[in-house]
Amino acid sequence: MSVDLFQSPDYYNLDDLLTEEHKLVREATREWVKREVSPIIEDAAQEAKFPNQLLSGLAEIGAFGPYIPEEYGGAGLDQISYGLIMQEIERGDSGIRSTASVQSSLVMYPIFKYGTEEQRLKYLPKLASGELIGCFGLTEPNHGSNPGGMETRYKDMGDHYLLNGAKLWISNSPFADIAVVWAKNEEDRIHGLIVERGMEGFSTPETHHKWSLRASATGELIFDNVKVPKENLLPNKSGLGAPLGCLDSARYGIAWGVIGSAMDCYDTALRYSKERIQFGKPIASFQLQQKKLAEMITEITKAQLLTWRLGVLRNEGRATTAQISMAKRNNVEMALNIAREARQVLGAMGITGDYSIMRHMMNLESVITYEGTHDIHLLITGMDITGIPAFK
Ligand code: TGC
Ligand code: FAD
Repeated sequence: MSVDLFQSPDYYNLDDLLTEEHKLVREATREWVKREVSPIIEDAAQEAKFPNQLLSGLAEIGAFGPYIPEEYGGAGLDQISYGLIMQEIERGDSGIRSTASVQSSLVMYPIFKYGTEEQRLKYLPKLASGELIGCFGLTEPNHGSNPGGMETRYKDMGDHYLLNGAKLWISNSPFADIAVVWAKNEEDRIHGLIVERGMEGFSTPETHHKWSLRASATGELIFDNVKVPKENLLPNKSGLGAPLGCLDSARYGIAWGVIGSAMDCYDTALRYSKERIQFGKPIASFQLQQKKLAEMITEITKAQLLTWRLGVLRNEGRATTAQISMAKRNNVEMALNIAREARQVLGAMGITGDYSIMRHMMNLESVITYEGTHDIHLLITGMDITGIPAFK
């Protein structure tokens, strides 16, 4: 196991833009990642096992519901603190950040935003403490980028709803206690339902043989005549805008998170390039390696600025869906390019598990696809600037 020597790059003194609280939250998360994630994450990824011993620590550092009000068990932090937590966790591993993203933005957020007060009090404190873990079911076998076409349906049976259908590619599904599931009613209107493990006809088979996000558990949600109590429907918003509203929050977290992966790859490549001697000199002395490193820090700095500004807009309630799409798309591509370049700086060592780079690179292949693919986010920007949707 290699020692975590990470040093965070801050080329434009962006720390000057952060409050003391932001810095404290970031340091606490960074320390936790160094202590708890770095020592075990490589083995977890190699073994394709979600390290569930991290769940209580994630809850303790406030990663479950960072911006959910304290009265419901959340940390009551602002959007920049939320982003910094995601950045530091993803510096450790995208799969661990995925678990925190799903719990916070795709499970706690819809219950907080679209649920009743009884639902908030019943679920949110337990989700914040990690006593309950949730997952989010939107994607289906036949409907990924186009969730509006979903086939999962529920019927009003008088004293309960009857749910039928299937969801695929669901993070945390194999071990989640509850699922926020999006389904159509008899009027073709989409609603969220809280489905609990143990309900008859509900199963969650795991998806195996992934080359990406190996330290995250992914699976299906299968509903075979599941009787869902009526009080489990999220009543306060319906239509496709309900799940898409949750995605805004999760995509924002990803835009910050992947800066963490990029920083880790850059930091590793910089250190290695100064230590690795070829032709009698450190490889950092060669112009071609300097070009790679200089471009990495330039792109990280641009992404940090973009994301900080987006955080300010989110705090003011002014960030648009299209602005979030731009940041998610830009930053994931930036991180993936940096991972690929950093891998080359390490030569053959770059393909080993002794360094985190290849793991980040493989993880980012999922991150560029989930929460809206790279193409879909480009089309969201295109629609925003032209006024013309080009999806169909
Ligand atoms: P469209 O007609 O554009 O919109 C339908 C309705 O939704 C409203 N809306 C939004 N509302 C709130 N927030 C948003 N971000 C919204 N975007 C759209 C819209 O105003 C409309 O409302 P109304 O009242 O007129 O009905 O919908 P469309 O069917 O044309 O699709 C548009 C498109 C392609 C952009 C959308 O479907 C999309 O974003 N597709 C990508 C799907 C996606 O991102 N799936 C993610 C699944 S979850 C996941 O990946 C979790 S990974 C977690 C992890 O491990 O970290
Ligand atoms: P498709 O929609 O089939 O797209 C295939 C290709 O076609 C893509 O390149 C896409 O960009 C392109 N394409 C599609 N439509 C258009 C168009 N109109 N114009 C141009 N190009 C287009 N989903 C959940 O609901 N919950 C989760 O927790 C979750 N976790 C995930 C975890 C992992 C590890 C992964 C890999 C996925 C996860 N997803 C989850 C699913 C994810 O959101 C979908 O994979 C994603 O939305 C894309 O859907 P798809 O894979 O069906 O691709």
